[in-house]
Amino acid sequence: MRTTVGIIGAGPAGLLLARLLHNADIDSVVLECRDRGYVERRQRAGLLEQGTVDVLRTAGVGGRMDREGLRHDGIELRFARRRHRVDLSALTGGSSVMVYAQTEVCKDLIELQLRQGGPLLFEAEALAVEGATTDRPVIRFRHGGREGVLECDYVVGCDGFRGVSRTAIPAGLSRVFERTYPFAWLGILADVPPSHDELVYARHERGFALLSMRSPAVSRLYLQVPAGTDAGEWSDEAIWDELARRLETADDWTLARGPITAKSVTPMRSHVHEPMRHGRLFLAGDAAHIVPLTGAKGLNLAVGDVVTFARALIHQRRTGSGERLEAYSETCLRRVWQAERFSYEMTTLLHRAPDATPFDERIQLARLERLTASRAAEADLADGYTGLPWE
Ligand code: RFL
Ligand code: PHB
Repeated sequence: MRTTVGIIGAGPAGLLLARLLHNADIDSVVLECRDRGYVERRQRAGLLEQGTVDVLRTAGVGGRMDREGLRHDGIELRFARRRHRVDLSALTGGSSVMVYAQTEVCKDLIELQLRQGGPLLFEAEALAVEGATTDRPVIRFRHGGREGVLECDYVVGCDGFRGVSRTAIPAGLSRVFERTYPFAWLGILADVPPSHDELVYARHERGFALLSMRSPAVSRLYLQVPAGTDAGEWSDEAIWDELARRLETADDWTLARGPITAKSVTPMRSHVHEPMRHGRLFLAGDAAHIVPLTGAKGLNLAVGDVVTFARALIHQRRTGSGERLEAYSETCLRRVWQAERFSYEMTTLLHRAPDATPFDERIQLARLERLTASRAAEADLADGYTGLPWE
């Protein structure tokens, strides 16, 4: 098999890249090790930045998102039982975010790709990327019990944090920057209308809590728990009790409870692999970087990477100049590090560190007070939250 761009992984990064290339008449093949149902049902992110929304629309895959997604113009911060609304649109000159689940983004992209697009092979596992520094890199893969080779002009590793593509970059050329946090998030999906019409980020002495949603009928909520927690340790009742405690306000707001349909724990980590390119191998999305969930940046960063790659390849096709492809890693990393900074700041602003001193706690509260008292501080949060500059 031969193609122009071999894409490993059919998460949001790989699927969107295949779409962008198809729209530019550049052929690609996507190899995904899992089956379609698994990819479509994997519960993950839920919040799209303004730039991501615009890209999906321009790529011709925004129809259902515009009908079913929920546009949010603000978020609420809660601390010391007080509520403070951050008016994202007013602070950013009109930007907003969209609640539309990653599962739905993937379903829309898969449906379109299978109907009109290059090959998208499920249960096709990439085994290795070879020849990254030659002009004919190849992906060795296994599909339907047989091994195959996909010859490419370029390989884009969109295979997530546990993928194989990163390992094709020699250790001597790689640098990893990492931070693990001593806490994780216990996330639930519940069949109950969200108790507030915007997302609520709560800082509490017992730990962070987040009220989010997937639709007008389905709530998504998270609790900070110690790293290593097993979701099975938490009964449904204990989860609701703890959420109610951490989200409690001084007014008459209450948390509506309902049947919990999914429960899982996600570790919190910051991780950046540099560089993001080695010869003709490009890393995109979680394959190159992880952010703690607090800033809701993971999916949006993945989109930024593949847009940067697609634009660079289109530029090369039109002008013959490979300079943008060569600058891919530096271009992406500028935005990645801003997202890492933002996610780190949101995380330390709102979580309770197990070793926090009373001094640390007062500083945390002072940071929150500052956000409610200074329009400049609030505008900085709103800017980072709705989206960082692209290129
Ligand atoms: P993905 O979505 O992980 O997709 C990678 C795809 O590659 C496939 N794959 C391979 N395919 C072929 N051959 C191989 N050898 C392969 N190895 C792996 C995998 O099966 C998969 O389909 O990466 P991508 O596209 O870069 O997208 C990134 C986003 O998924 C991610 O940043 C966010 O979802 C992060 N994230 C969350 N973000 C939020 O804003 N809110 C959340 O609630 C949230 N929850 C999560 C998350 C990430 C999680 N991870 C990384 C495990 C929950 C989890 C559990
Ligand atoms: C989610 O709905 O999954 C979500 C929303 C906002 C975040 C993190 C996760 O900051």
